[in-house]
Amino acid sequence: MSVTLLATFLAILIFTIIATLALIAAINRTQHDHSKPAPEIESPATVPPLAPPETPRSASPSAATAAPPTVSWGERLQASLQTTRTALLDNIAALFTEQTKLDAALLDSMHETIYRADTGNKVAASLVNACRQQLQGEETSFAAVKKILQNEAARLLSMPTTEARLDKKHAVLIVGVNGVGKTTTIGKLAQHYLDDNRKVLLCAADTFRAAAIDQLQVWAERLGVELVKHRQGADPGAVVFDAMQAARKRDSDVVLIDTAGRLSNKDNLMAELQKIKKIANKNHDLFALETWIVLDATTGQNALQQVKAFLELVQISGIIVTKLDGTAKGGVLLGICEQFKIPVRFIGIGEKATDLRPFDAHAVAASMFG
Ligand SMILES: Nc1nc2c(ncn2[C@@H]2O[C@H](COP(=O)(O)OP(=O)(O)O)[C@@H](O)[C@H]2O)c(=O)[nH]1
Ligand SMILES: [Mg+2]
Repeated sequence: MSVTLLATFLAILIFTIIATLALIAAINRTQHDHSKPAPEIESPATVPPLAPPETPRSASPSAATAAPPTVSWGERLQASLQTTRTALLDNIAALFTEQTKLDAALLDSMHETIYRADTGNKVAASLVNACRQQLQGEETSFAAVKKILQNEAARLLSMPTTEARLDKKHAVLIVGVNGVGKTTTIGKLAQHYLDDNRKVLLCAADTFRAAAIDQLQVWAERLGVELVKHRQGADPGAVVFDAMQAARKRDSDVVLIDTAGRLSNKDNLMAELQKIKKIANKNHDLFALETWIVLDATTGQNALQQVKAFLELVQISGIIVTKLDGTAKGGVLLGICEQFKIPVRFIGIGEKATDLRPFDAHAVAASMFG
């Protein structure tokens, strides 16, 4: 009996000692952690204001709720295009009662509604014509009209693609006016290519503002990709030359070239872009050269004017539309595709690295009209 008691006493004693030691160790660990500076705090402290954080800042609740990790890209795309959808589809829905005769007056009202949603006149005409051809004079429902609109939108947005080129090594000249999102898009593109296991090199050829170089550097550091840069005011052609040399040497797969967008000085910009293109093209044996224009969806129809202006300066092989999140002017995507027949390569729906994806005509048509 006394042996059992002694054994129980010893067991309790040993357990108490182990528990106490574990508690002391845990307290020590916590104190130690607090004394170490958190690594995340150091890097954002050096971030210039234009550069978006990799993860949403807690001070920005809208950004934090915009992209919880469990939400799929499709759901986020749909949420981003919700305001555009309201401008297009909800306003059309309001024109219909349960069963409505699709007469000329109703078709005119539909045209007006679609046109006002930043699609442009030709797109409005195409969409309405599709409905006219299939349903004019018939008693119809909004559901039937919606289906036709979605199919026609998908047709307008679909473009013969040259995506195969992008499977090989390539360099992309990113052009566009100031503030549309070029530098941010380069960061997001870098993330896209990294996810595809491609080796990326960034080239800071917007040497006009020091902040632009810094902004690209922040992206390069965050994503762990190489950056070739010179000082502010340096010749952009020289930066591109060095970047292409570096890309050859380091066996990069994709070179993303940032440029200045001073459309106000057209002659200078044209000379600069032509020179950059020529230098980048010297490496065409290894890197196919693409030129993509970045457009800000919130500028609506003005985006089309920007494409026209740049087409006078340089050939364009692709379009990226950014800031589709929270704008009612997403209908401009339809106008861009209809007018220029240049493939939309990617769309951006936010400022984070993961907020860009290859353009999918059917997904966009479904988000607008589905
Ligand atoms: N909401 C939103 N903001 C964006 C998007 N892309 C870029 N931006 C923001 O647009 C602003 C201008 O971007 P920046 O890349 O500096 O434009 P750049 O002058 O053309 O290089 C920055 O505040 C970016 O964070 C996007 O897809 N959605
Ligand atoms: Mg920039």
